[in-house]
Amino acid sequence: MTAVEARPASLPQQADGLVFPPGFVWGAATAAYQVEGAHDEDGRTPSIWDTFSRTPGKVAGGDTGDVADDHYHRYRDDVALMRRLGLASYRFSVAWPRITPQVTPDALGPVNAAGVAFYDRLVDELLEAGIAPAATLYHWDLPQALEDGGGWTDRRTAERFAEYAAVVARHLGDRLRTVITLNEPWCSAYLGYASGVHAPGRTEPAAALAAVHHLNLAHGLATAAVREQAPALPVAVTLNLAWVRPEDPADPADVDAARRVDGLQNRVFLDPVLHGRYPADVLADTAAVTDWSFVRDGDLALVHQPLDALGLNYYSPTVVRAWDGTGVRAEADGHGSSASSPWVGSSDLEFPEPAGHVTDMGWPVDAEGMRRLLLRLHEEAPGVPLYVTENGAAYPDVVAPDGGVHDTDRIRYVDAHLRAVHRALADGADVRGYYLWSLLDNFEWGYGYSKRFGIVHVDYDTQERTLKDSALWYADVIRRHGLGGA
Ligand code: IFM
Repeated sequence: MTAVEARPASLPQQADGLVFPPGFVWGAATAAYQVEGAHDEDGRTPSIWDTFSRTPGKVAGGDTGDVADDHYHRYRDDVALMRRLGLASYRFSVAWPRITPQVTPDALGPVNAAGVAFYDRLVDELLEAGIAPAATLYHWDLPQALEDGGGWTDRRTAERFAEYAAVVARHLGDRLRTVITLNEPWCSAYLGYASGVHAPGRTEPAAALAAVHHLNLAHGLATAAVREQAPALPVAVTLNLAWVRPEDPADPADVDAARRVDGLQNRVFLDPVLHGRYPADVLADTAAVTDWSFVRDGDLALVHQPLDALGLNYYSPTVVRAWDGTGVRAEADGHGSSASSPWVGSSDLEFPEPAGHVTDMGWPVDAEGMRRLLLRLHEEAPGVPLYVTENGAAYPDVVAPDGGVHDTDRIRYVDAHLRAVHRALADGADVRGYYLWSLLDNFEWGYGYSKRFGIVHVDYDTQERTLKDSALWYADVIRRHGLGGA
């Protein structure tokens, strides 16, 4: 398979200007269920996303990840593309249902050699190409058998996760650049168990908070398990934090709404991971939903492990206001629409429709949020290296008659966000790298294949890859190790 390349149309000018620090890592990211396909090959068993996507009405167009980008079979060509772009690192995720496909809530089950072998091949291919592999252990594809036993509402899932993490560390730990325990636990907990727009599609607010805690616990237990197997392997976690602002900063109700979103999206993960505690206001806000008795003595110490790095996924800013309960609740929080709110214990919030330019996801664009969040992390986690582990944008790309994909909006988006990273660096944040989401167009969860985030276009009928203008532009940024003047 060869990738199609066309001359970019109008790219922002680059002159020598903004240079990034030596060693700054230029990467791109994907996740297993979104790109691999091969859903039933080499012993893989179903994950919650296989089940969810087969449930009528859950995913746009009835799409599934059965084939996706066929990365499982085409990884060599995809690594060759990465090499051409000059990527220093590739962030992918490991599919748990490939590694221990017979897992049950009470036992991890045998390691599936064929499943491990795929990641062995991928990692070796990357290293051969001079690309550092960064592996996420959990990017949402929970083995279905674990969900059948309660999923993330059950602490045994956290215990099994730590055992699975140890297996991955034992087999791949000598060759990975870094391991990321969880990707965006906010989505796993609240979209999976409260609003139900993600797998497993449950709409039980108390279950979502139990999931929050067991995901935090899973991170802590897995961090310790990885360190035992591969002491030199850096361990990180990736959070999708919100830069949240009240619609009317002078209205105390809006200010309180912003505090509650900050609690449920940011502090309920940051506080236990970085400080070994849950925020008192979140416990109070959710007291009518649960008494948090799933938090056992000693759990917070287990969650609170030293971190080697912290990953931030950032796409768009969040503006919130109080909702008085009348009319239709505005829910432009970018996470799909559901009768059940993901904002557990705080359904009197609403998210006004953004004004101005939005991406194909309906997400507003404001790179300042990324700078603010990087500085916040720098202050809250002093000494912990920071990475942007995802940032990018969906646009309705088409292959033009000249054979190219002229995604100027995406170039503008990434350019603005890289400038924000640079400003954060200048302000003192210790940002070590940037992973663009995504290398390839892929299965965008509840939106199926209808949203394209890739810098490489994928024709889903033929699996042909076409480098978009943004890929050529990003390759140039990498080569220059920076951006032109603003
Ligand atoms: O595609 C997702 C990814 O899996 C997690 N972070 C956000 C991306 C865009 O929605």
